[in-house]
Amino acid sequence: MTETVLFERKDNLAILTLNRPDQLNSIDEDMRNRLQSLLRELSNDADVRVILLKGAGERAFCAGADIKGFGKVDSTAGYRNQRLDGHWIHTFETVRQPIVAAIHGYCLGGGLEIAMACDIRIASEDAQLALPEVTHGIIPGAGGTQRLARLIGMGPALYMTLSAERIPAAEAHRIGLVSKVVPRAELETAAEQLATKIAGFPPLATRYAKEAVKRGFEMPYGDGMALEIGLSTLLTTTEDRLEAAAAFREKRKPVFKGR
Ligand code: DAK
Repeated sequence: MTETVLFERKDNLAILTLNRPDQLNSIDEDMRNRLQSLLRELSNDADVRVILLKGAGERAFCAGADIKGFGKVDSTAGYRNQRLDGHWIHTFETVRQPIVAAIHGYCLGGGLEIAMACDIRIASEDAQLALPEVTHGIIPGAGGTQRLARLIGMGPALYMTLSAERIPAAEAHRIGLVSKVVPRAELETAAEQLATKIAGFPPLATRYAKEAVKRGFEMPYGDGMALEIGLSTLLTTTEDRLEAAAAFREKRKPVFKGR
């Protein structure tokens, strides 16, 4: 059976590819389980410094949840399990390493929810992003209503969530939903170059930077500042900080060890 998520290692970079191209990489149960277990494994792997997520095929990053599986009225049992743990897509946010999403073609519903749970989004010019859940009689339920408003502000988030309209990459860039737009042919290289660049930085610094920004954003200002000073002080005790300074003085390339 074809793997629903492909996994590849390139030095300190882990590359995950959503792989149901003939179904526009929509998320079935197998893809969800495999993604979740890969992310948990990678988060605990000290040699992995950055994760890159992309979609297979020419047409989509991910067209959302597998609508073909929406065949029955759900019970509340799932809710009982998710109430404390949160939705499985939350796993992207709890992964220690930065995650870069390379978005091409359709990025819809649960696909956009996954992309929003990643840390950096790069899109190609052909990308179209939307939250069409209301057209299916549901709402974005994997954190999408909360993350979108935090990323682009309440007004634009309400517009996208209620209108279900697809927005092109250039508009997504204008409102801050993606950080960069590149021609389609350059997407993989651009995303990989960025991920590789970040993987070359001291890994504890990039992990703590992610934590400070993401966790701090959910906190009152003073608590966020306390989180920042704690993480910042911890980093002053690392060997990598001394190595960065020594390499600068000696005009050579640093070698970081993640400690
Ligand atoms: N699910 C299953 N199959 C999909 C799919 C999807 N989301 N999107 C596309 N496909 C399949 C098509 O059925 C078709 O398969 P075959 O018929 O060939 O077997 C194949 O991919 C190619 O798609 P089309 O033939 O439809 O291609 P078109 O160019 O004509 O149209 C399209 C492309 C992207 C406009 C269209 O496929 C489309 O509208 N797809 C649905 C997009 C969508 O609405 N996505 C959002 C799904 S809702 C929850 C948390 C989260 C969620 C739900 C609950 N809880 C906590 C409870 C998330 C919800 C969603 O993501």
